[in-house]
Amino acid sequence: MSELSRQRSADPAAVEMLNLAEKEQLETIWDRLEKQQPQCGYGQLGTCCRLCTMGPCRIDPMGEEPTHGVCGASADTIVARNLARMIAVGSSSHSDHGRSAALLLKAVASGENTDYRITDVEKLQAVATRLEVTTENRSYPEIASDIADIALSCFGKQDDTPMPFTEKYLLPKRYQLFKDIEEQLFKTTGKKMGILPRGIDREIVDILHRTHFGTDADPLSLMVQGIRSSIADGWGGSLIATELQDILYGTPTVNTAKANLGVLDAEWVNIIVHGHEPSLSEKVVEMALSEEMQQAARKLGAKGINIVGLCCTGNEMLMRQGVDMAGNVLHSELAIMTGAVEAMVVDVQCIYPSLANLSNCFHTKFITTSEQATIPEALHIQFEDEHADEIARRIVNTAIAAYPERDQGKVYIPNITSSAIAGFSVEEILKTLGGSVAPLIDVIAKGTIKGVVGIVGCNNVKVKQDLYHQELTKKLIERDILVIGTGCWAIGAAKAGLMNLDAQSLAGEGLKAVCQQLGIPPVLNMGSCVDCSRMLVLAGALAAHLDVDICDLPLVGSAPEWMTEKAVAIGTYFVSSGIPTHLWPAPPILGSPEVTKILTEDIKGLLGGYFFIEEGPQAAAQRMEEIILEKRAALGI
Ligand code: CUV
Ligand code: SF4
Repeated sequence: MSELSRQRSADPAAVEMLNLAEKEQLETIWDRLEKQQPQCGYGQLGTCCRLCTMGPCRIDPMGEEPTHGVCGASADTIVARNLARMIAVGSSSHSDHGRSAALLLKAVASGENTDYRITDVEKLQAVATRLEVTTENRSYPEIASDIADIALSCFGKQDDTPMPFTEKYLLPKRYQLFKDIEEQLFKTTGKKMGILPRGIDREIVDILHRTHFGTDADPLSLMVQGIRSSIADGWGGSLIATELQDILYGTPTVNTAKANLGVLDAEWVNIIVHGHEPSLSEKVVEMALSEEMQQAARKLGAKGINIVGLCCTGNEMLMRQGVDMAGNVLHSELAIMTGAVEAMVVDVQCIYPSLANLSNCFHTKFITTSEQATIPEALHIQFEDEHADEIARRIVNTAIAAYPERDQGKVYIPNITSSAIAGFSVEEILKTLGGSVAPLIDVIAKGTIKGVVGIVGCNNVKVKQDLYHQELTKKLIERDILVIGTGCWAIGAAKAGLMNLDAQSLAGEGLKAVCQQLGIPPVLNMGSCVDCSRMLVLAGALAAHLDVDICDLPLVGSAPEWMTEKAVAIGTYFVSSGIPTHLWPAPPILGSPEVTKILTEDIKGLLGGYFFIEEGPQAAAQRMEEIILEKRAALGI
C-alpha cells in the first residue's frame, strides 16, 4: 500500500484505487492539487478582486501597501462582495434545480407531460395544506397545478412582499424576527436592508447588481443581502426542489442499500448516475431495471444491468429507490478507473471536467445530458423532460452497447461495501416516532439525547477524504448527540458503516437506547444537498412544538469537508435560520476582519446563528457539545 494513497483518503476502497492510479499513471484530482501548489494566499483570504479591468487587485493581509484596490475598495468590501457572489451562485444552483421541478410538475399537472406522473398524493395534499391551496372537490392535477404556480411565482414575482414558500413554511417566530431585524437595521444604520426574500431570481440578481463595479461597498449590507439570498434558497428554491420532487417521485421511506465501489459488479453492465437532478436519473433507473433492457444486456453476455449512484443524484436515488451508492464526489474518477463502468450519466453540478478525458482511457461512455452542463470530449445526449422515456432508453442502450468493448483485463473493483439505511425524510422520521416530534423532544428534554447536529457538504481534496466526516460523526454520537445530514457527508458516513444498526454500538448509552428502541441507526441520511431543506423543516417542527425559535434549540450545523459555493449558501441559510454552523476548511473571508466579525460574532445577536471554524474533528465535536449544553441550559433542560 502506498503511503501517499493512505494520506489521501480514509476510505480503503479509495486507497486501493489510488494505488492502481499510481501504478497505471492515471492522473487524479489529488495529483492536480499538488501541481497547483503553492496556491494563491490572496485568494484564500478572499482579498483578490477581478470585478473590473483596472484590476486584478489584491490587498496585503499584513496592513502593508497595497491597502486598497485601484478603485479604493478595502479588504472588507472585496471580501464581502466575493462572499455575496458565492452565496448567489450557490443559491442559484439549488434554486434553478427547484425551478426545473416546478416546471415539470406544472407540465404533468396540465397533461402536457405524460412521461412523469404525480406519485405521492399524500405529500401533494400536505404541501397544498401548507400553502393554503384548496383541496376539496378538486382533482390531483388541479391541486398540483396550483402548487406549481405558487412555486414558480417564488422565482419570478416582482412586488416587494415576501415570497409565498418562505412565508408559509418559515416558523412564524422566525418570520417575525426577520421583519424586526429589517426595522432594527434601518433604525440603527438609516439604510434599508431586507432579510425576507421577495423572489429567488430577484435576490440573486440583486447580489449580481450590487457587486458590480462601484455599487455596494458596505460589508454589512452586502452580507445582509447574502443572507436574504440564502433564505430564498433554503426556505425557497431548495425547499421547492425537495417538496415537488417528493410529489413527483415519492417521499423517501426507510430502505437499506450498499455503499462504496464494491457495488460495481464485474459481470454486469454498470451504469453510474451522477449529478443532482433526479428527473433524469429516475428515468434512467426505471429503464435500466426494465425487463426489456435487462434482456438486451444479457444478450451481450452480461448478467444484466447494475445501476448505481454517485453524489447527490445518487442520494436522490438511494433515498427514494434504494439504489446502491458507488461513492461521494472524490470517488467519481476512481469509479471510472475500475474499468468496469459502461456509462457514467451526469446532469448538473459537481461533475469534474476531468471525467471526460479519463473516460476516454477506458471503454466508459461519459454522457452529459443537460444544456447547462456540457463538457468537451464527453458524449452528449440531450435530455428533455417531455421525451424522458425515449431519451433514457437511448442512454441505457448506449451503455449496453459499450459492454462488449470492455477490457476485462483492466477491470479492478475493490471488494468493499457497507450496508446503509437511508430514506429519513421528515415524514419518515415522524412515522418512526409515532406521528409526532413529541417523543424526540422528550428524550432531548430528559438529556438521553443531548442535541442534534446536521452535517452537510462535500469532499474537498484538501482534506483527507471522509476522515473529518467520519471522525466528527463518531465523536458526536459517542456524546449522545444525534447526527443527521445530507450530501457527500451522508455517503461518507454510509461507506464507513455509520448508517446501519451495528453503528448503534458506537453511540453513547442514551442515544444507543433510543436508536435501539426505534430500530434506527444513530446517524440519519436525509438526502441530497437540496434536502438540507428537510433539516430546516424538521428544526421548524421541533421549535413550533416547544413554542420557541429555532435558535433556542440544541441544534448545530456543520460542513467539515465542504468545497462548493452551494455549501456557502447552505451554511448561510443554516445560520440565518438560527443554527450555529461549523465550517472547515475556512471560507475565503479571513482577509477581512469586518466580514469575519459580522459572520462569527455580530450575526449571533441578530439571528441567533453564527459561523465558527475548527480545524480538527475533536475540537469541533467539543465545541458543538458546548454549544448544545449552552442552549440546553438556556432552555432550562
Ligand atoms: Ni450536492 S455540493 S460535492 S455535497 S454533490 Fe457532493 Fe452534494 Fe456536490 Fe458537495
Ligand atoms: Fe480593483 Fe476595484 Fe476593479 Fe476590484 S473593482 S478589480 S478592487 S479596481
